[in-house]
Amino acid sequence: MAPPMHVVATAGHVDHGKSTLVRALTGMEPDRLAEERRRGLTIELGYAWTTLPSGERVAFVDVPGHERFLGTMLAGVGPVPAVMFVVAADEGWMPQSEEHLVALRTLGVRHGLLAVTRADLADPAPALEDARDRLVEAGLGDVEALPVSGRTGEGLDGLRAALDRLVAALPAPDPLAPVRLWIDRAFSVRGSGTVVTGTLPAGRVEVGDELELDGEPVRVRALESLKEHVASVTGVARVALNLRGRIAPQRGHALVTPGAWTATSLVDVRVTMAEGARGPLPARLTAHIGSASVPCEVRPLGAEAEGAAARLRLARPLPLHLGDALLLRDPGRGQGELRVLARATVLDVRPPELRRRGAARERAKALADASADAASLLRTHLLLRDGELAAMGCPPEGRPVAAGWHADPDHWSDLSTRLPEVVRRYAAAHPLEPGMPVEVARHELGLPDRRLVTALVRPPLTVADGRITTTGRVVAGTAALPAPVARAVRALLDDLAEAPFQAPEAGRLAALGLGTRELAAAVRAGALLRVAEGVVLAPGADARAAALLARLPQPFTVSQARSALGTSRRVAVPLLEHLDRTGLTERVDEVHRRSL
Ligand SMILES: Nc1nc2c(ncn2[C@@H]2O[C@H](COP(=O)(O)OP(=O)(O)O)[C@@H](O)[C@H]2O)c(=O)[nH]1
Ligand SMILES: [Mg+2]
Repeated sequence: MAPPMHVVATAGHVDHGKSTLVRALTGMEPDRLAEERRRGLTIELGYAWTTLPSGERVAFVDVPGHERFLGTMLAGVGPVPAVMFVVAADEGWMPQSEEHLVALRTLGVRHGLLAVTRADLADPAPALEDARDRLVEAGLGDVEALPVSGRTGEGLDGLRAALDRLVAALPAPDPLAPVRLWIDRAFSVRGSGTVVTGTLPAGRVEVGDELELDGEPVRVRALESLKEHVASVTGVARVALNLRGRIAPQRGHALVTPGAWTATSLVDVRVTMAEGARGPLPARLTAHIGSASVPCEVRPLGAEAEGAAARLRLARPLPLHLGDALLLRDPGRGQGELRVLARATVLDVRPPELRRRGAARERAKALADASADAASLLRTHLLLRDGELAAMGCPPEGRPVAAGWHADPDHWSDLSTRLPEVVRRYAAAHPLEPGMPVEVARHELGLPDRRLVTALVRPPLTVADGRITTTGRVVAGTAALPAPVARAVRALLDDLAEAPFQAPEAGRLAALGLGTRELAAAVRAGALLRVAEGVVLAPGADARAAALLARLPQPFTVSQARSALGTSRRVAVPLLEHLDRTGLTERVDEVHRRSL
């Protein structure tokens, strides 16, 4: 396995000494292109690395400072957790210093230090103080600020020590995280095929791994980190992957763990305007994430006040998770104008269609309260599989409601009240059938999986032979009760199995320790049916009674019902009233009822 390392990107105005400083720290040439060396200008991303005094290794991604190459700068900084911000002592804060800082802030980069270079040319103190204040204000923390000279080497030891402190304070990325490697370079090597490089932010890649590129499977044939062959590497790391597969990789595409990301070109986001930028956003922008830059259309969903929710249509699908931040840039703006406009935080990677009038406003309201988590997703999608949640970047919270399915709690309780109604209606319409087929119930409730239906079946419902009925012996309901109560209820149910309509007397209830509270809990759990105060029967006893009464000559009296059910008036009267209420019988006159 490759030894651990850190990755730091440079940032700052053109010609402030970023590349010179990287060269001085590493002894390596970050400006690789002949044109770059001839013009003394960074055009492409540069890579160089060194070992710090502590023994920690750090790789630099050196970015261009020229305003024409902002896209390249963002591709370099995008996947990197920390930044070495460079300001020249003799020039101080400049337009691209500002633009880079706005970009870092918008991307949410939280760690960095400030190097005030060219300190041999001017007093570094004024530039240092000014720049440090700006960096602190931009959320880069309590940044260390150091005057240095790439020319004389002054201050470099102090800078190395400060880099050590910076990398020591970086949060350790999760080695088990799914892989998303944004490609920043891709080329072919004669004899070994395609090679891509990038910054692996987290997770682990091994030789032999199968990853995906735009949905196509690719195999990792060989792996290098900092020019050394390794068998595996864990983020953060600079990596070069030799790939096998029918692919043509490019900068801005990503290699991902199969199934762990949602490839999407439509996302709902919360827009946060960049420092100094004003809304409303133009309808066409460029979205940046990782090394990708993709044209996108912006559709605001509600009034600005409602959390500035918007829907982005990307020109090509990107592998995204909830919580990802896209930087929105206006590619059309001219010199001196702010081009970094906003941060778009992803809140849904599979947003619902907005067809009805007013749907967009409603969606904006929902998004205003949403966070990038499973609970918010379920409020919109109602039911999602484990795998879908994982691919959206939201580990499920709480237990699944059925094999691998998670449900919005309100939706689930709504379904569990609807199912008994649906079953009752079916039974009424099909009196000769032994119950409602599970598949029909699935269809009625609009559920995607039959296992969801069976998970909704609770006493007094039962399921047998693929059908749901309201009759039948019930024991499952007691599972939800405290053990002593469950035992007592089971004893009652045993009594009732012998004589289903002889509700237990007060003495029997007291002997079993079933007071008002215990009985109420058992009724709530569906383990008992409450007919009236102090009168309880087994779940389903009402349907059974109705079936028996239906065989009587119609209409019938209380006393005929009482003897048909083999019980006393104490039970028969409230039970008949209960049947009236539930629509199984109805009163004909003062003394007669009939079955329905
Ligand atoms: N005197 C002096 N010149 C420097 C220093 N650092 C960079 N330079 C010069 O400033 C120019 C721009 O440097 P470069 O590293 O290419 O800047 P970058 O665009 O930020 O990468 C080059 O001519 C460097 O030789 C320094 O510390 N002292
Ligand atoms: Mg440079």
